[in-house]
Amino acid sequence: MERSKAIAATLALALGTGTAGAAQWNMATPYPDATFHTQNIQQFAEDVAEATDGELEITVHSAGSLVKHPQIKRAVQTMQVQAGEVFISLLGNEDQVFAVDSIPFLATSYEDAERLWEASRGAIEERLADDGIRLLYAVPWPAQGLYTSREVDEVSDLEGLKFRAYNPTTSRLAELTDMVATQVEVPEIPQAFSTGIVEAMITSPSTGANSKAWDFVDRFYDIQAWLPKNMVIVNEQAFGGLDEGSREAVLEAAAKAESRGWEMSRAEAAEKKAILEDNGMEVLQPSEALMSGLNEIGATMTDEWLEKTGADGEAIIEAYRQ
Ligand code: PCA
Repeated sequence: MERSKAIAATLALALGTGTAGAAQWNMATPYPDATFHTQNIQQFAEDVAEATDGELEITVHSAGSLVKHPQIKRAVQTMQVQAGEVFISLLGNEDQVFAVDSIPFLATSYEDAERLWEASRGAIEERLADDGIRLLYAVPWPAQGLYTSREVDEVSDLEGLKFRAYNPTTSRLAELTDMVATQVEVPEIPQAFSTGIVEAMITSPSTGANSKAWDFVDRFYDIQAWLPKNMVIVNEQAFGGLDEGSREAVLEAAAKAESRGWEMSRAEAAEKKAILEDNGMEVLQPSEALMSGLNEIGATMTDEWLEKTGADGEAIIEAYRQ
């Protein structure tokens, strides 16, 4: 099937008869429509449709409605869908390189996050290319903070908390702080809290505000722990099957979406913290003791990651620290 399509496309090109018709892509994303990442992707899809005069139509299936988050990368790889969005560090067990995106307290500002992205993008692109996937762009979430009703003045105060994890790194962080972790995807956060499966989480003001965190916790500690990214990916064969004009349109729209997304993220950080406060949550600066304890754990986790990744990891951290 793919082969004959490719042959037809090549023939059409050689004969100058143009393409066989408009391409339709399905794109699976994990987060709800009100998420700025999802809105940015919708804009990306519109930009592509406009730039290609409708030759490439991308239909976005958000909130894990078509494919659940843990299966999205594989679904793109096997062409169940042509494109998708994945939280990079969700793939940390599949390949440790992806975990660099969520090492606690390694990169804690937008400037650091940009440098870390520059230092790690090549390695991440290579891993995806091995699986026939092309990376189009990545956008960070605002800095991650701690949501809990418990007063937390130092790391030992975290002990025993039922903690919502979202990737292998946050599960490890829970282990090192004696919390009890359960992995929960964003659409299920309210239910996980209301049923008592979890009582604390570390995530952005965006996800906290969109999940109405004030319904289940009182405090937001602004620990600025890391700025993890979502990446938008496409099956390489699907991409290669487009005519040249459409390929260029996709790449241009992706570059625009990347810079627009980083801007949206910066704006979100303050906006969504204000919403937490407006709804009665306490937005708190962490104590020095809490921060120094967390920074120690961050250093441990950087070391652990370097041990697992060896020369590959060292090259990334070295480039980042330069
Ligand atoms: N929101 C997503 C990933 C990071 C973030 O800020 C989540 O909580 O799963």
